[in-house]
Amino acid sequence: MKFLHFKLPMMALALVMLPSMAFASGNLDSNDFTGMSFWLISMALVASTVFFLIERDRVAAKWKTSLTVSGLVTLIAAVHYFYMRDVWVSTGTSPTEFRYIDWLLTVPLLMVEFFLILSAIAKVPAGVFWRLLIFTTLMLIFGYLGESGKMNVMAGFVLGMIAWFIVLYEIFAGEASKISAEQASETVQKAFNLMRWIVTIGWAIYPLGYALGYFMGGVDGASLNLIYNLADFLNKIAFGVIIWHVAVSES
Ligand SMILES: *C/C=C(C)/C=C/C=C(C)/C=C/C1=C(C)CCCC1(C)C
Repeated sequence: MKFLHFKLPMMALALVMLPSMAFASGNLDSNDFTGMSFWLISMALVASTVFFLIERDRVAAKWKTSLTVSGLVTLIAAVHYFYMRDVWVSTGTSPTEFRYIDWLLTVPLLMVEFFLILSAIAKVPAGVFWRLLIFTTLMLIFGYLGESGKMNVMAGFVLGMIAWFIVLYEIFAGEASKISAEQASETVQKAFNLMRWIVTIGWAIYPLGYALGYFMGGVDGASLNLIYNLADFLNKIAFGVIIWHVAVSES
């Protein structure tokens, strides 16, 4: 019961603090589905954070860090979502800066998760971790330069895509894929597989949104943000749930 003294008050605090970080803005318009999706996903992220952190007590020691990192991903995203929603509701413009700051923090953490899953069952060379980290970061930097107009929007896209393909190569054919295939238990291998399909299919939604938004005739800001929001729901919450599932079944 010792954890109750520390953890429950912290969580109560987090729950109270998160919504209050949103500054006052207009009400949600009944046709603003993008605004509603910002709100819905914020709340789903808060709930997931509490869930992952509480469930941490239920799993074996070697899985605890994974659940902590999942909780941090959803916590960081929840806070950014409150700010993004306010930018959206009060100005109707894309909260590009908050969006990329959120991604810049959470995507590397998701790569840490990948690395932790592998490390839970094998000794993984540090190079794997650094490659995943460096190329996901480059992917985001080029995406931001393109979306914010600091670089040609097509050049940012192409360079970002190259960085993403290098990540895909690493997890499907590179050193990371071999570690999982050779040494992991069946559950961990299944999780690793699911996780890499998330990084392929789930992550593909973002460049698709970018391409739809900026080339191919273009979609409006509302559609682009709705696409990014749904993708975040999948890639942050579903990704965490997969890890939680492995952690619980391997404990
Ligand atoms: C929680 C947030 C996540 C998982 C964000 C992921 C973002 C991407 C996979 C973005 C990818 C992009 C490219 C592959 C090309 C350039 C444009 C980006 C940044 C949208």
